Amino acid sequence: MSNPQRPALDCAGRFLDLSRPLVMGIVNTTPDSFSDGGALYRDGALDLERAFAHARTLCEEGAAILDIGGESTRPGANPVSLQEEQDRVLPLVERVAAELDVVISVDTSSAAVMREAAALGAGLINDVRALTREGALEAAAATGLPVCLMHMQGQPDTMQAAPSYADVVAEVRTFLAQRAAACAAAGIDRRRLLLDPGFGFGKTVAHNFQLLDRLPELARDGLPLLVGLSRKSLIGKVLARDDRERPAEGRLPASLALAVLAVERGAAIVRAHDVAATVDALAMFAAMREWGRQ
Ligand code: 9MG
Repeated sequence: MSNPQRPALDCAGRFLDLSRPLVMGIVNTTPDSFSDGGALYRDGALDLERAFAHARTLCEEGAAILDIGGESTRPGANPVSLQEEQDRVLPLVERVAAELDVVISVDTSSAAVMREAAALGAGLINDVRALTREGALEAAAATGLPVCLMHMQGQPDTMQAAPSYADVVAEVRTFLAQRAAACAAAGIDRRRLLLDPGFGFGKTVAHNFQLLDRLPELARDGLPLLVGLSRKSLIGKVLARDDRERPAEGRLPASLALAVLAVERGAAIVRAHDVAATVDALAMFAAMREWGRQ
């Protein structure tokens, strides 16, 4: 469902054309992410050269956005201190802004990191806590950057213990509408907002698939949708054998299937680990839209 009406999103002077589906490449600077944690570390420390090389590869593979984050939000992850998050994220934001032609998204819930990353060249804020932390609304407003507001039930350490909803789609939609209203009250222009249902964040497999199937109900609110399904544990669970979840390295084909299903249901941006493959998969969708209706 590409949307030719949708205006380009101004990300600090770089423009995202949302009339066709875009890929946001994941650059995870944490040592303990569920899928690729520690890949950018050498001798126990984050290796800036390795992180930058990974970022450059994702750009070459066709990522329109790089999402740089320093907090692991997998269930049960250790909390990160502000200093650790700054040390992981800010040098990489600075280097990417200086050397690569790409929109930098900073994946953070911290007001300080938002402000500092924006000053170093970030073009978008991706907050899995939808600007609910102290000072985050004001900080995001002050940057003037677009913001992705994500839904999460609970907090990362306990969110998968017992997710519960009467109607997951209605509740996610209401929450995102409330956060969009809070943003408007804080002076963030609605045209700068993206919404994300938060697949895997306080949701069972059934909740995730209800959200995916009914994504058009969220798209109807008029704001562009960003989705993250890449390598997530819902895939591991659906493809489990002998009670063992499919490991993260065996989840690529299913991640691509989910990316296409999401875009077909209205997603504008897909957050992905495997950028080259996701770009190819979405190119097939775009080709069908372009040539299928002649
Ligand atoms: C940081 N992060 C991890 N998963 C995510 C998802 O599904 N969406 C967004 N916006 N950010 C995510």
